[in-house]
Amino acid sequence: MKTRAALAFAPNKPLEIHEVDLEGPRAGEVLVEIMATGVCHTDSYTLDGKDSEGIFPSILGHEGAGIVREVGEGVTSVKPGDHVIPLYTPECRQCKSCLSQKTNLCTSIRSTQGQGLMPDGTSRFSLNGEKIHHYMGCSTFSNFTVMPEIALAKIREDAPFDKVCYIGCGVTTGVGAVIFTAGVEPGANVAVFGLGGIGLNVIQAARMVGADKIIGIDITPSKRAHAEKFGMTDFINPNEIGMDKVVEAILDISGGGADYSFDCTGNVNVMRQALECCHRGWGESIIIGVAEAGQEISTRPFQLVTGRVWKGSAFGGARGRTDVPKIVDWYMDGKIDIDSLITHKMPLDDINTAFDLMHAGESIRSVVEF
Ligand code: NAD
Ligand code: AHE
Ligand code: ZN
Repeated sequence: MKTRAALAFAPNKPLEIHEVDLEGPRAGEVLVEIMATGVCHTDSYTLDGKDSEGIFPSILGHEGAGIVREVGEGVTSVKPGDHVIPLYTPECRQCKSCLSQKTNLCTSIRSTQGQGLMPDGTSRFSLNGEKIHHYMGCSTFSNFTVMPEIALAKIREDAPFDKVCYIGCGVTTGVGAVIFTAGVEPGANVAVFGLGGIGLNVIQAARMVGADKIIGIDITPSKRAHAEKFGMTDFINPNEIGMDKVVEAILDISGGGADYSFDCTGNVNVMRQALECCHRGWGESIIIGVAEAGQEISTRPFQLVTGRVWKGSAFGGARGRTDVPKIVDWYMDGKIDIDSLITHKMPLDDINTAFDLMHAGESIRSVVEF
């Protein structure tokens, strides 16, 4: 079949809209009509050539929601008409990682996914006979895509696609990092670096679990009002107080250091501040931000010797097929706010505007509707 999609032909070039060829689902695969997709900073990071796994030409996008249109041989967990959220972190429930119950990082198809291919090592997308790569196993910047069955979360049918697509990455990443990865407890003091599409979800989850101080740090002043609405109690702009004063300011506000901190910037210097603002003896810093290829983190080992903990979180530690439908319920029950984080909507033809708005710091999330 043919499908309209935004193609990334080369790093740092705008996406181009084309009618591409899409092969139908093979065994264990599912054809999904994408109804809406968010644009995450990770799409921009890959398009900007910063991703060591970035492959071109490809169809980016990993934050979608849609409807199952056809299933391949052997597919049993979804059927045509089901509403689904594609998962860049699948949940096969059979691999060593899934069975361990210690991680959400299912390993069953990670290697082909990183090569921009389906689990059988081939691509379903092509243009004029040339192979086009998949991205993060999702390629939601296409009106139709083919997904492995294990990478689809079945969701309730009354959930609006233009909102719950954001649960495909940003909402689950931020909310999950607080609940699943850190396990923030009531009364904890929390510091959140980067108040964008991920950081604001960390803030709303910190408020939801009853955190005390919720300190937000961002270099873009306009993010302050959004963060206050979501529960931030204190704001620090490093450009106003000086980068070298940020840690000290957090220690002051929190009375000795954050119990939990979260990096939602992808900047390795910020990651160091996020660790070092943690409370001596127990403070935990969770790295969510994705750093450019070749970047490394550093700190004095003494920071760890004296009890601070460095952790990372992918997709919020959520097990997609199990947890995503629950997060959709939280949204539908009014426990989490998604609507006010979606600041812009556009058709696929205007998708490059979403990247411009993100870079200008003008959007929280842009959603493309097909
Ligand atoms: P975003 O562009 O919406 O937000 C980033 C925010 O960081 C902006 O508000 C920006 O002003 C702020 N910022 C930038 N530099 C800063 C600095 N030096 N100090 C303080 N604030 C600074 O991006 P997003 O969609 O929220 O994504 C945030 C990061 O999380 C990205 O690196 C993205 O790739 C990553 N991410 C990781 C996962 C995961 O599973 N680990 C999932 C989604 C996104
Ligand atoms: N490809 C990069 C790593 C990118 C990365 O860390 N991705 C996150 C999700 S970001 C979503 O917006 C993730 O899930 N990581 C775990 C994984 O298995 O990819 C690189 O450095 O090569
Ligand atoms: Zn993302």
